[in-house]
Amino acid sequence: MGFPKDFLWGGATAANQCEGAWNEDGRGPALTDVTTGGSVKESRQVTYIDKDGNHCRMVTSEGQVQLPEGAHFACLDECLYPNHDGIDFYHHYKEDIKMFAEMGYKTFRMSISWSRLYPNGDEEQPNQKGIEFYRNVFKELRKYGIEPLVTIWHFDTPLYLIEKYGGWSNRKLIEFFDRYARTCFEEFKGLVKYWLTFNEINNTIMGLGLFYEAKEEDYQRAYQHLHHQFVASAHAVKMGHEIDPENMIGCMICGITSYPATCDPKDIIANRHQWEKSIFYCGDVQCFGKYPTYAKRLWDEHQVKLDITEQDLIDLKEGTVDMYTFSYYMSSLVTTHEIKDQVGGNFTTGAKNEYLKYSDWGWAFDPDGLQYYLEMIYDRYQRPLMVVENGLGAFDTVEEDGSIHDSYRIDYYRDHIEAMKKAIDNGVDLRAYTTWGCIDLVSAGTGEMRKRYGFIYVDKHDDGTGTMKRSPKDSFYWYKKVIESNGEDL
Ligand code: P53
Repeated sequence: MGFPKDFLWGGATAANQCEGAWNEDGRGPALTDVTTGGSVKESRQVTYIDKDGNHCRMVTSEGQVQLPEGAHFACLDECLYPNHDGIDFYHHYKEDIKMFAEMGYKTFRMSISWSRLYPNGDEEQPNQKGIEFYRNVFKELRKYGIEPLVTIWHFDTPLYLIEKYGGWSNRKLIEFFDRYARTCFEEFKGLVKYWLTFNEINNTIMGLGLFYEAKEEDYQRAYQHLHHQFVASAHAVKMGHEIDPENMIGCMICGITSYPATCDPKDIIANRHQWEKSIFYCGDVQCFGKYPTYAKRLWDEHQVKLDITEQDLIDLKEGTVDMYTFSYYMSSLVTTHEIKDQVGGNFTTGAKNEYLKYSDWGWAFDPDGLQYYLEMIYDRYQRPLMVVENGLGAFDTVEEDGSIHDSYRIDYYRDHIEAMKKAIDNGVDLRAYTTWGCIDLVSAGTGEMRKRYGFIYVDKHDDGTGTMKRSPKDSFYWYKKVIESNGEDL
């Protein structure tokens, strides 16, 4: 059987990681603009100035940013902020889209920077220059017959909303997001029909107690933050359908397939609970429009008491998504036993799986896990799926003649495409595949450039140097062939 004939092949990016132009044409700062670079060993840090004028840094994540009394976010002279310039997609988009078209892309996933449309986030009227930029990008894509797939929120809440309102744990954020989402649907009507509300919405709870030590109040804040995002997402779905019935709007989940590390029934249950907390919790609310039964257990474990209004419950019901989309990079192991061989990577933890190989950043290479995830999720939700991120972050070497032989990346993709094909043959309704960082960009987790994902190399480096010149890697020509043959010639 193989891939359906109208399958949407393409690539994926996010505004904060590629656009650059962080303070041009009226754009306001986002959290990523006060976040330093890091590495697999050293976490990225958010910088601020405390009430006594001291330069300070904190390790944090979107869900947990809390400034001390009297402090304010700031860029410090002694730090580098890789997202400020990204790969300067803002000024290179025509050239980049031309290269995507050359590969034969049917779709291109990108996100809109909230603070480009609403610099502080709480304005009444949007920034026209921001609207104009995205309109130009969408038109450029359409010129080549490339369908935009647009994420409304990809980790970039305007910084002002975090500083002034405390971010998503404040209910006010729903209102600001509603206004922003309405602007997107109205202004880009007719240009965009595929939308995703919140990128990897589950990250907020997935990492708690796993990648970060978490206190009870962190759980309270994270679950409330998520609840507000669920309601905002539901509003966006409903509004998006009213504005244009053609719109297909999806959730976006960070998909990690977890397995029990042993056949001890205690591990089997622990693994099931891991799926509930990390994966199903968000998908269930966004697809079924209500909290699942096990939610009570998750909340009770940490004495979480949520502020949920009657109207919220109605809104969740009325704003269920049309499709389920997810990222897939790796699998993980869950165990109640002592771990001897620990995975040490960025955002990876737990026991090492002896059957799998790991990337230089500690991410497990597991195409079977993608097939497993696709079949499991399709069975649960029975609605169209899209794999909107998948890829290998790796060191690339530029040869003297400028070529880049990334056979490791081709191998990674080949196996994952085979896995998708198996799931499709088993009945899964998969509509799209957009590989992550189809053009090299700033890593979200580490802020590095050298963790490269692209089919297109970008001459930019971790110390901020580079010409920003684009060049195709071997995988560029390979992927072109894959698309041409609709996934047959691998
Ligand atoms: P980077 C952690 C685990 C899985 C996916 O990640 C993740 C993260 C956060 O780093 O994020 C997604 O750049 C995310 C993208 C991100 C991509 O995966 O850390 O949606 O923004 O760039 C890859 O290698």
